[in-house]
Amino acid sequence: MQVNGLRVRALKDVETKKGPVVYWMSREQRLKDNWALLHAQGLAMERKVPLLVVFSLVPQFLGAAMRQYDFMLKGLADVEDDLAKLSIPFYLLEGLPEKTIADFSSVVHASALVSDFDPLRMKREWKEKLTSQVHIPFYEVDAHNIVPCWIASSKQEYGAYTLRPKLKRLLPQFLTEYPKLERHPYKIKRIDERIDWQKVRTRLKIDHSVGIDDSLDSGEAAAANILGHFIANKLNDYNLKRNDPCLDGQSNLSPYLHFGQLAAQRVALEVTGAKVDWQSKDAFLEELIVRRELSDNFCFYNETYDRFEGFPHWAQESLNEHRSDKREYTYTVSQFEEANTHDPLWNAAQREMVCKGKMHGYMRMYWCKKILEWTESPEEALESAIYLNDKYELDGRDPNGYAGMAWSIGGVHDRAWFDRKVFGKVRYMSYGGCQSKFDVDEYIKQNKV
Ligand code: FAD
Ligand code: FO1
Repeated sequence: MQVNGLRVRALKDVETKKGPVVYWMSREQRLKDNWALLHAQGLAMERKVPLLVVFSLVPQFLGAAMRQYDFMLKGLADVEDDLAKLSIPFYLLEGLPEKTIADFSSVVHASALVSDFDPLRMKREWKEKLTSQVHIPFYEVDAHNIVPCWIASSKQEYGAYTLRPKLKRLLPQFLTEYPKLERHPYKIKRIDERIDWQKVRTRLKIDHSVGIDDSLDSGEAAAANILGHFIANKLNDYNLKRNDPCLDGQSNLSPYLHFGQLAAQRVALEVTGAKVDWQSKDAFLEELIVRRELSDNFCFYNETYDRFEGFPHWAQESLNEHRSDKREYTYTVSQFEEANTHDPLWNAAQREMVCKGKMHGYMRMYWCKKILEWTESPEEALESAIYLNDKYELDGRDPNGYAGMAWSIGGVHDRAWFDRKVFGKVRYMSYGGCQSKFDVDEYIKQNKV
């Protein structure tokens, strides 16, 4: 398996022994185009040992509700089926990884443990605890970013304009085709029956009130279909339509990218090869590669990615100067949650997110900036935005979200603008500004109660 070694970091490097290789799947919930799984198979082939894939299901995850868990579990059931066809057993463990993965690795006498990269705090804590529990080589593979996060840059980048040239220079080395995962020749005696996915759902202690969207297919096959449809029918007009929330001009790939059911690298390979208007291709790849990988860079190098302290100093100072400005309106998080503000446009965006599980990208900026404008403090605004975003968005609980909300409220990856009430030098957005961009009444109509 030729996996570029620069994608792999050893979290623990000790003498190994005989035994199967374990891939602890977490962020990349797919069989195809998965560098972490390919690296694990490479190790297992070298050692002529079985390859086992394991997923540790935690009872709560950053405010995720049944909506998100149901989408994820449907995708994981497909992974179990697809891996079985390649004689690679898939195990679903329930509980915190520092216990489940450590126990599993010792029960099966694993000779190596491979994980997939994720900059989120909770994931890094899981790995830190696990590193002290396992006594075998423990690797982390960046299977999410096209250019591995720690290769693209060794520090937090100011914005897209500083990361873009670094990515552009490295893309030819990393934007490559994937090898295929092979049928695994070394088998382990299967010790338990297939997973009862319905029973698994009953053991989850999560909010069941956030509706499940049955219309939305989940899993690798569904993701590939949406990608194919986007390239064939929507990519050509992406530059024209992507900022109009009344049109369905975006790809709708974010839930599949978030749950790792689709590799951004696969999307980039397919889009690069498409015969479409070059401005649309460039605009889409700028979002998919530069903006998305900038979010991982932000969360990886900024420990306070979800706090006021994570904002640039100019923004912190400026927001501090305006702390005591009178807010024209103030709302509690439940008034926001019930879309109960004076602004029909804002309420429509909130309803879109609650009902469809995905708010249009343009509206997310307006939605989040108004929470800053109508909340007593920037800290409380960020907290409310994260709470709502991560409870209702299918693609929530993601570095893209923390970077997007920090951009909206704290000027992360943005520059200073003219000083104004409440916002200070953080970029402002207005109802009137939206009216000049798209048909506000039409969007409100599309998302009425
Ligand atoms: P497309 O326009 O088709 O873009 C394709 C892909 O490019 C996206 O799936 C995403 O991976 C990437 N991308 C696009 N725009 C951005 C961006 N601004 N920043 C980073 N990557 C981007 N994205 C999430 O994945 N999860 C979130 O929870 C989330 N919350 C956000 C909150 C706020 C306040 C803001 C301003 C943005 C947020 N975003 C979030 C980023 C962006 O809005 C979504 O990624 C995008 O709307 C997803 O829809 P799409 O896949 O159809 O987008
Ligand atoms: N990752 C896991 O390893 N185990 C889980 O049980 C789990 C639940 C989960 C629920 C909602 C959600 O949005 C993400 C969830 N993740 C889980 C993490 C996910 O795989 C992604 O790695 C991160 O959220 C993105 O960085």
